Amino acid sequence: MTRVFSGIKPTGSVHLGNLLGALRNWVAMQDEADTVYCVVDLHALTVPHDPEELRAATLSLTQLLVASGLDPERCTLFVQGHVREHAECAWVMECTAAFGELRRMTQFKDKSESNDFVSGGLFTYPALQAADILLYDTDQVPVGEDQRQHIELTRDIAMRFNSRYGETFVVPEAIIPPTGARVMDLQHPENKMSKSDDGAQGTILLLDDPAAIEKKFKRAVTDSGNEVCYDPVDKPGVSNLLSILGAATGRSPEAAADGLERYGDLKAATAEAVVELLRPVQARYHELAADPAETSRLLEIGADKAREVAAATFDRVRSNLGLLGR
Ligand code: ATP
Ligand code: LTN
Repeated sequence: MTRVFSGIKPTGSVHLGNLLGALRNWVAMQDEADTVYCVVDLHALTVPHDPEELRAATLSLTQLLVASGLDPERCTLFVQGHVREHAECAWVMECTAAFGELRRMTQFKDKSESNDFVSGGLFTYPALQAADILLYDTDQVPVGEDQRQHIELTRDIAMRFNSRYGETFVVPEAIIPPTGARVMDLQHPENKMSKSDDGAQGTILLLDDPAAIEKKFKRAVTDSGNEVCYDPVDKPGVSNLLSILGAATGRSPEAAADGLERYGDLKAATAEAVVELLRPVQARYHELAADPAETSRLLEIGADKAREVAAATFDRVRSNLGLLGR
């Protein structure tokens, strides 16, 4: 069976782009593959953080993932910091990656320019990501376009390790959704909807209440003209709303335009569809949030399943590297 692995950072708030571009895909893959999903708390340490906020964010992200449809019975859902092999294997990855390869990573270049304190971990972050993926004999990694370079590096590290020390790792491939799966900011439709964006008015959070959602859609930037039609080049704002409406109601953006005459109608229809899409997710989230002990229990089961696979892979790594057995 195909093994699928992906990770999400417990930083910022989960938004509609995360749900439509990534999480829905993760949920669908549960029925087709052996899926492993990880809340990557160690990756959150690369930039300065508040410990209480990290703890709360890790729990709440886990609850949102389950509320969105990840089923701990059908997938392995765990927190990275619970499985020691991730940090241990990351060191091996750092020693297998070339300094020049890490220096070429564009995410490091972007993030190191916008942060006052640049940690060594921010630089070696892709090596930890490679460890995450390779520890699970992963075939496929569903990620957004921004992660393509990290998966390429993971492949290069796996192939280099295998040729130096013998067959050890499965070489994974990235699964990147088509560009239509990119949800854009409601205020700046030329940028993707993002958690790190200050312009909160353009971002629909999964936990926004119906009134907030309606207000954000009402204020969404549209384009000149008044015809509701899908044309991402000339009508980026309207097209983004049609993509969201289509994705939320299981139709293509073109089909979603049917019967909508005015921009106001499009905004109202999109807001309503998103409110309905999020209603069950929010209800389930609030149930789970009321019982944190249950979330911890689910995470313990996930960690046990993950540890079993990661430990077997890492034993192979140790042995092939020439580290003494214990
Ligand atoms: P940041 O805004 O801080 O870069 P993010 O919102 O991109 O964070 P991540 O944790 O980096 O969130 O990504 C989680 C997943 O959601 C990734 O697979 C990413 O590709 C996907 N994703 C993020 N934003 C969007 C978007 N606007 N449209 C579609 N998919 C998205
Ligand atoms: N770097 C990714 C999060 C991430 C990840 C992973 C994704 C960490 N480890 C392993 C896929 C596989 C991000 O910033 N979205």
